[in-house]
Amino acid sequence: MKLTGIEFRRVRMPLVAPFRTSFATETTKEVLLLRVVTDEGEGWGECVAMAEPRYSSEYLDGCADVLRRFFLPALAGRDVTAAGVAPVLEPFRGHRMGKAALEMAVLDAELRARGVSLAANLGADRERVPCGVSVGIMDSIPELLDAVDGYLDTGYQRIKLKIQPGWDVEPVRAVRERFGDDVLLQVDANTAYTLADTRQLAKLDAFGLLLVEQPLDEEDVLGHAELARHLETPICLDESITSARAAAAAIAMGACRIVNIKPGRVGGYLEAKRVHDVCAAHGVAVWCGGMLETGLGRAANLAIAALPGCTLPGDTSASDRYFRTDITAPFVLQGGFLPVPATPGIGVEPLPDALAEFTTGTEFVSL
Ligand code: OSB
Ligand code: MG
Repeated sequence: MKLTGIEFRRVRMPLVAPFRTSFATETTKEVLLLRVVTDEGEGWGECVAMAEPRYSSEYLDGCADVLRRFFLPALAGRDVTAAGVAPVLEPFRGHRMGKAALEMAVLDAELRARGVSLAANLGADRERVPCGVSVGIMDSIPELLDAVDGYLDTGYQRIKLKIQPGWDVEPVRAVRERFGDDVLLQVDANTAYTLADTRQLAKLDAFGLLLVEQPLDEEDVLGHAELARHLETPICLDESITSARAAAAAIAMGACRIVNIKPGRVGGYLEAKRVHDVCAAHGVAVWCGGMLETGLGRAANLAIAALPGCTLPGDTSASDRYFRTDITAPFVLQGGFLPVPATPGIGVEPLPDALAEFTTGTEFVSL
């Protein structure tokens, strides 16, 4: 397949409610979309980097720059396959979210041309997946309980509470007291703690949580192994898992019993599948995380969520959990499940009107 051009499209979508984590409060979702044009058809990619480098070192303008300056020239004029994108970009360090967006677009184009769905291509074995929801930090416990109540009413099968020092044991206790012990419940600290907080984190053991996600710094994998010796609650890593190799090392160190897979964070859907495979080989449960994606990224994430090793509900929530209007046909929760797209490529396309409504800028680069 020959790439003949690529469109960079910046999109800004209001979130239905502010989303507060230990690292930022988001009120709008800023997105970089890529549309690759090839001699065999087009494909869409979504870059999951945020506008500011707070979750990870990548950020949207940086991704656009590295794509324009280094990644596109490296691919221009070559015969490319999706599997060939990562090897061609391998000499450039890091920038995994930028690489993932480009690989996703090429993969979408290639699978569309071949008439194969991403889910089938990756080896997914389910037509629908159970969904969880990530609930931000709130100003008060009553406000949190109202939000959780709404999500449980809607049918979400698992609740994830964002935590940080000062907002951890009490919100978890309140949710357990109000909704009972049967609710699948987990927490995500986004690196907000240190080993000095071990006693505080151990208090969470009383609440039967599925897992505690990324309590310590991204680079402190050994610290997570130490922390794991003092917690009954399984540790799940998110930020620290940047590749299948990083996953294998974290597992060998005893740093995690569960892994959150985010394709953008590991450099693409093909590496995400390898993270899944490494974890499955070690009996480590995985689930598909999210980055507040539009319907494009969500469609592709559902293919990951449908892999056999994804034994826990993911952060693959319905469109209306994020946006009043999505840029694709909306994903609608059906009895706590979302359908896994089964048509060629990622299985969805932007709706022209919605896309136009939220677009703040486009640039076309001919190759
Ligand atoms: O840590 O999982 C995270 C959103 C943005 C950045 C990081 C994270 C999240 C979420 C929401 O928790 C996941 C989603 O619903 O897309
Ligand atoms: Mg997380």
